[in-house]
Amino acid sequence: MAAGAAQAGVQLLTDPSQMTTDVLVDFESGIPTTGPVTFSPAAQIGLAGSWADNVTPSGSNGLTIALESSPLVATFSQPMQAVGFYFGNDDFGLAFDVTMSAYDAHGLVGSVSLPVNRNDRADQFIGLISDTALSYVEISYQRPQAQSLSVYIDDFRATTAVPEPGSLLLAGFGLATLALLKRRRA
Ligand SMILES: [Ca+2]
Ligand SMILES: [Ca+2]
Repeated sequence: MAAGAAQAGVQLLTDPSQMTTDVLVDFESGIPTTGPVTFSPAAQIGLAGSWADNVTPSGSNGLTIALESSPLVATFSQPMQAVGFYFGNDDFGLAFDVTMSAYDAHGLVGSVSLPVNRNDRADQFIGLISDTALSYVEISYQRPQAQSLSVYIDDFRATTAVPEPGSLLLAGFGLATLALLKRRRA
């Protein structure tokens, strides 16, 4: 895939200000095992000082996953519309892309990719907005270009999906009916 390209169904984001942050995981108190977002069991906390030249968007902790266990999977307990994170450990002068693939209940919705800036620091953001509500995303570094570099991310954020217009309409109808019933009773 061409660098910076997005496949149909999703739109590439390059700054956290392009999405609403309903959920933010900064890994400062460890890896969440419950809640709206959980990660591959093989993922581990990585110190920014060891993995990202001490530059990370929050505190001193990020999340890493070893090559043999990649891609890193982030699973949602409730549907998400947008997802993003910072990534690093992009050193040794290696030129490669980071890719995030998004899945809904029916399968792959689309993927976004960005070329890394090759400075080791977790100083680049990649995100996506989806046409459909997402169940999980997969995060990977391009192989063999990235050689054995582990994926390193921090400040994983997500936007909760809003209900379909149809169900909103139904909810609205239900409220109107309730109001009518209350009025009749009065
Ligand atoms: Ca952090
Ligand atoms: Ca970097």
